[in-house]
Amino acid sequence: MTQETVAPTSDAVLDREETISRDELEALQLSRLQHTVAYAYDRVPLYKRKFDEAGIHPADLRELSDLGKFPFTTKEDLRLEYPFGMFAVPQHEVARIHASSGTTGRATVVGYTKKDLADWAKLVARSLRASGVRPGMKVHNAYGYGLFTGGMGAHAGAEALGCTVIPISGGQTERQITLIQDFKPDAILATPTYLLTIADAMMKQGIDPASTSLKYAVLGAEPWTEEMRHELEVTMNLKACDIYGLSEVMGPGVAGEAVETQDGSHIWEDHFRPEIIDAFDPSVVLDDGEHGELVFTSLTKEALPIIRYRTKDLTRLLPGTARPAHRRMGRITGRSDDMIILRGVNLFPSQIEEIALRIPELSPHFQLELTRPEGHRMDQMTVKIERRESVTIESGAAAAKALQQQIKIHVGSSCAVDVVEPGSLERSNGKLRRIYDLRPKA
Ligand code: DLL
Repeated sequence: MTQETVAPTSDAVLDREETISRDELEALQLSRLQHTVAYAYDRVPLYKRKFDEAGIHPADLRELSDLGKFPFTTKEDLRLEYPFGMFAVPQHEVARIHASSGTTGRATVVGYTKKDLADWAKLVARSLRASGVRPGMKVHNAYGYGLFTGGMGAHAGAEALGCTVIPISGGQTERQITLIQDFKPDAILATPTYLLTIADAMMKQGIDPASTSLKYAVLGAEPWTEEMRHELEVTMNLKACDIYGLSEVMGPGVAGEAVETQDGSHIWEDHFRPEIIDAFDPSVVLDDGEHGELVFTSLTKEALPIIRYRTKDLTRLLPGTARPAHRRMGRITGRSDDMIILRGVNLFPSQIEEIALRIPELSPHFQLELTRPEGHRMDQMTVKIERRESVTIESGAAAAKALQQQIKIHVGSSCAVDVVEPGSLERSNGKLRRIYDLRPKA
């Protein structure tokens, strides 16, 4: 696709698709969607089988709402078709492969044609530009390189935008700090918890994290809260924006946040059609504004077209603002498979982050431990959280009480809080693990 451009609305030149009307966008979506479902049906046996079983045919897709009649695709489908069964092009047309680590079961494998890679780079570039990054800026890319889509996806996007990319990858935090000081990057790309690790390590070295050259951070790959944004923006003296994506749908850049509004990521709807479904009754497609599970259908992908992929990410769709035709997604509360059920109450780690960061004595470093003490029928959750460096043990203990009370009030469940020494909990190297499930296996 040729990349048409229009006059800048601010100091940036936007893609034409960023500025089109909603009507024009929906007409584009419909024609691309009709093509994609037919393409998937003709080329991927799993889709043919699923559509036939559901008694639906690509020709039945006459308007956008007809998409709801098509069957879902899940991670399990990709696992069953491991490694290349979902690819819609012959292997020699696949230019690159990525895969998710697959903590449970087989990895899920995804592929890209040359055009897919070009579209991906364009959408990451679009996301970075929305978040304040400009051609000519130096970009420190701390997303992990390798099979994970974060490193190479962000890299290609920053290059496509015309930036100078520093491909440091994740880890080796001391070295990251040296390079930030020596190369003086304008922007950093990382997971929010890894940026926190970097800031923390700077403070340990006596470097003020607010004194670096960094002006923009583009953060994603894990849930984070407005409170965490505030923490990082103040500590590092920069503007932090969200970037969202998942490997099955593309990688980073499915959606990106505008720095002038900082009100949630705009989904790039010229390439992806989002839906929100009721996670408990998937047959129900919810209206914009209602909370549920995010589902995506790709509109332009060649190697791995994906129809109604259930992300397990819980959020809602909101009207577009900085890019009016493209709807925004609310912050992701969590993943349905990360939900803790504590004494009948549903709970996500992001809720604890939100509450804890409003208590000045507490740091953003915390873990949730789930146990079932012997002889008890009920699960127990312990929040292990570091007090801030400047806080005494006594004030930490008072803060623990406050956190316990606030969780009871806002979440509705009792838990234990253990305020621990600064620096004692494991630091993030990328996607941070928050939940430690120590309950006896059933
Ligand atoms: O994490 C892609 C990515 C890389 C996105 C770098 C942004 C930046 P996966 O490893 O397949 O891909 O994991 C996808 O991570 O379903 C969400 O649960 C979570 N996730 C990704 N971005 C965000 C975000 C990459 N901005 C899974 N906010 C998704 C909250 C996010 N969760």
